[in-house]
Amino acid sequence: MSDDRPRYHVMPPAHWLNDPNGVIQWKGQYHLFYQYNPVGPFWGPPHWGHAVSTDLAHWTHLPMALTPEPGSPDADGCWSGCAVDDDGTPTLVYTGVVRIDADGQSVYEQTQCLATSADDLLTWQRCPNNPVIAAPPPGLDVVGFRDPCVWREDGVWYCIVGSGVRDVGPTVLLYRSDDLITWDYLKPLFSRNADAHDPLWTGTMWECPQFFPLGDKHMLLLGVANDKEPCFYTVCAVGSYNDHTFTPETIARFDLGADFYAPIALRDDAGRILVWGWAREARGAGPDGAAWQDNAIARTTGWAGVLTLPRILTLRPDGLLEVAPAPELRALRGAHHHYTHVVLAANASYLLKEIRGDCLEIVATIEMGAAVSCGLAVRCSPEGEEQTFILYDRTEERIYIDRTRSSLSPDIVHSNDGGSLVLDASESLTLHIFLDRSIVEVYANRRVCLTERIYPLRSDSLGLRLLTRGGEATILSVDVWEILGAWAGGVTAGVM
Ligand code: DQQ
Repeated sequence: MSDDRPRYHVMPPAHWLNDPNGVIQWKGQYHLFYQYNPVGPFWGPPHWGHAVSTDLAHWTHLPMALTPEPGSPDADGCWSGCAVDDDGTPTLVYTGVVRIDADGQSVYEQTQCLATSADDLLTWQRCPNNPVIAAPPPGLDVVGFRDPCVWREDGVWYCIVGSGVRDVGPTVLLYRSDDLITWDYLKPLFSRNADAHDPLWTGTMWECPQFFPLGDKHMLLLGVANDKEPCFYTVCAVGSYNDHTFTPETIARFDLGADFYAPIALRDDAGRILVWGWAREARGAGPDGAAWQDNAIARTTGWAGVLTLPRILTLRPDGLLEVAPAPELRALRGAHHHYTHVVLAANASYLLKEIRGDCLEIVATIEMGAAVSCGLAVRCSPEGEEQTFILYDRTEERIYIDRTRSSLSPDIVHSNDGGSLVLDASESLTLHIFLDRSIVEVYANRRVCLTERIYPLRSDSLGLRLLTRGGEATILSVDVWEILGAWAGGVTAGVM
């Protein structure tokens, strides 16, 4: 039986994780918080877990940062939010929830709260004025009101809160404040009502909005939520921001896989924009992904949920978004294998015999030649009963992860997910892949990313293959590194 637990992605020692929260660089160290249920591997009243790193690659667990406080506005959960530096005082701005049970239904009353730390982020004290935003703007019938994202602009604090107006559409609401405590509602920063014919449906509400300058533009990252059925994808809008008005010029999927959600962004001390997301489990939930919040497999293994690796965003001079893994991740590289100039015949599959592994970093550059599609298969069993394909189809101009044969287990999501990637006629395909047991993150030509969860059953599903379909291709180079664990003292180290 294969061990699915990732070794170099951020996750708690045990139990449940969802959204990344409050990422901040403080005195040089990267602090990453996350939605955490310390009771078990299922969603429950969220606490804030906490991990710290000096290099973005190696992490140490720290004590829990926030615990729901009975009788307070976060009595039933400290939901998602952000961290800011308030002139030397680390401050968390988050959604507190109180559960109200009425007519056989539970509703979570959502307000925005503050907590500050006087000991370099180790312990947190709630603001006596909580909640600092006690209700949605009067007159708006909202389907949600959560996940504040705060920034400072010309000496004034601004905050957006994820929301959606009932029967109208998703929106982010913009506030201003001089002191983080008293907030005035300004207007919606952005709303979008996509109908069923829109090729990019953007939900009924937005969760975890992130707003930041990128090059000479601004980017708005949005978790697409649907109050009728789970949705779980992330979109990004890029546009101009003047006089507190955001005018998007493009809007697209941020990650073309099925498992990147609830983004959080950080501008670090070096001025880079780093983004993390939550990759939920796709196991034990049935082939359609239902029961993702609580299921027998998670209860057996004792853990659920993992954060993605930090990805760096830049806007290229031609306006295209560039996305690359943080270079610090190279510190995790172990044994290295290098191949050059492998010519693959049409419809060939070439096993890299020296490599057996489920924790790998792979960089492959492929000259597509006459091939219609080509790429790699990871976590291949010797006879191919299990394998996960990462392929580019030149005819369809589509990059995708095909996990229809990832696992012999019927109790996981078997899907083929991807999206558009248009290569110039002379452009080769470069796939940069991070495989960490049950999570695969793919960067294709530094333009798009795909994140997916996979669960091979067989302990010998460790092979790596190069593939081509429909014509000959040349693999110009392949570099493969075995990747080492990221946790000081091993995965179970740390204090919670
Ligand atoms: N998860 C949090 C919410 C957020 C959602 C609760 C997104 O604050 O909207 O755990 O996954």
